[in-house]
Amino acid sequence: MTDDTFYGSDYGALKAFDPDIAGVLVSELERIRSGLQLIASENLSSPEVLTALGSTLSNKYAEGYPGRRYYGGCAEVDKAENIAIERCKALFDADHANVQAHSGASANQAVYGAFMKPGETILAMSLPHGGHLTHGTKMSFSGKWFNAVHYGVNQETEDIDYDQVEQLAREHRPKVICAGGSAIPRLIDFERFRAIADEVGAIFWVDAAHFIGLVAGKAIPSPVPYADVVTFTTHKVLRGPRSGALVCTEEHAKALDRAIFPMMQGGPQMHTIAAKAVNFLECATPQYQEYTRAVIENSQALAAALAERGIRPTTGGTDTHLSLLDLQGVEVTGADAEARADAAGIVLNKNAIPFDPQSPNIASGVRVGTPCVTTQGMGVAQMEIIAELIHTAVTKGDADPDHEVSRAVRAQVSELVTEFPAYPR
Ligand code: DSN
Repeated sequence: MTDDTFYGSDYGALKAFDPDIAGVLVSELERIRSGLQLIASENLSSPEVLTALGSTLSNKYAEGYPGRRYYGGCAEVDKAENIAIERCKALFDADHANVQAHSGASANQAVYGAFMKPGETILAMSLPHGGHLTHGTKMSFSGKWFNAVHYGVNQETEDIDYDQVEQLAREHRPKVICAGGSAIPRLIDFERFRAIADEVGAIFWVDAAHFIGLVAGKAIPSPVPYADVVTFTTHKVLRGPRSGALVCTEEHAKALDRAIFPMMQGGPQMHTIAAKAVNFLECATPQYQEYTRAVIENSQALAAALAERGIRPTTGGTDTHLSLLDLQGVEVTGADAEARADAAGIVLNKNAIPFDPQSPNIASGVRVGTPCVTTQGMGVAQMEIIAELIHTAVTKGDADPDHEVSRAVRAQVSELVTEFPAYPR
């Protein structure tokens, strides 16, 4: 038995004890390796991050914060959390960081917990226009317990309608104004949001889950100088473990810390916090900055190549890692496109487009992102090939993996991922 049995994962032992789950680990890795992963919110985190995740830090209860825990034996995990906090603050040039959120949704809950009482008003982007469940949708705690008012995009530009944000803020005087979401291809004007929030005396919250990695890599402007609080996930472009975090101004540090623990969460996941620390170190390197620039370059190339083939990116393109594609021009629904692409080894997701005539389960669009394929080393030349493969699969393919188009596209996907492997052997 080697040391990595204790601080990493021992696949051999797992396979001997539980072949069912060991088999899933193998086949999931094979799934990742054999297809094109274009889900905009996914990435391939490093073996170093995965090692921290699979460590004995998972065993430790550490409710509280470093130096102020409700359990003994926390000296080592305190070190991990302090390192993660300091790295996170440095990476985003922030006054304060809380790295305990279990997910983006938990970090968002803390914003409600810190600043709002049930029934108070939040102004945020509507889900069908690119927002997020936790931004006041009726199915979520945020829409059930708070009064959510939603802005959307301008019908012509398909970008955020800032005049509408301003008008709704003046009308409803929200406690919190939120910018950010899960299907916004363009940069957000944080300065304009800040000015609107200041005018009505609202807290300005940026949910940067999708684009925080691009901020970390200095590929796009940061919301940190403008926002009271910035929440994010750590597993998207950022490429860390599946989790969340937030940064905020000193003024709100105490309220947000208390909202994470003890208000919303119990014991922090110390293995994940250690993995976040590893990830923040990775993000501070020139290689990561280069990666984030390549993610955007690839995303723009992919959107342009799809546009040439009649698959229209909303807003006419993208400034980020994702584009939202309107399939009405090729007369295919988002649901059909997702199923056809999947059968051809291309993983993407159906997505509502603004003013979508279809229900969200069918949708008129798909969302594609380049974090994974860029991690695999693909560049602009490969985006042209991927656009052709998507177009073929979506317009001529079938949900049946045995269909001749599915087979033909899968063969080309296979060539591409052999040249640019995920997790090279
Ligand atoms: N589910 C995430 C996404 O795919 O964008 C957002 O939470």
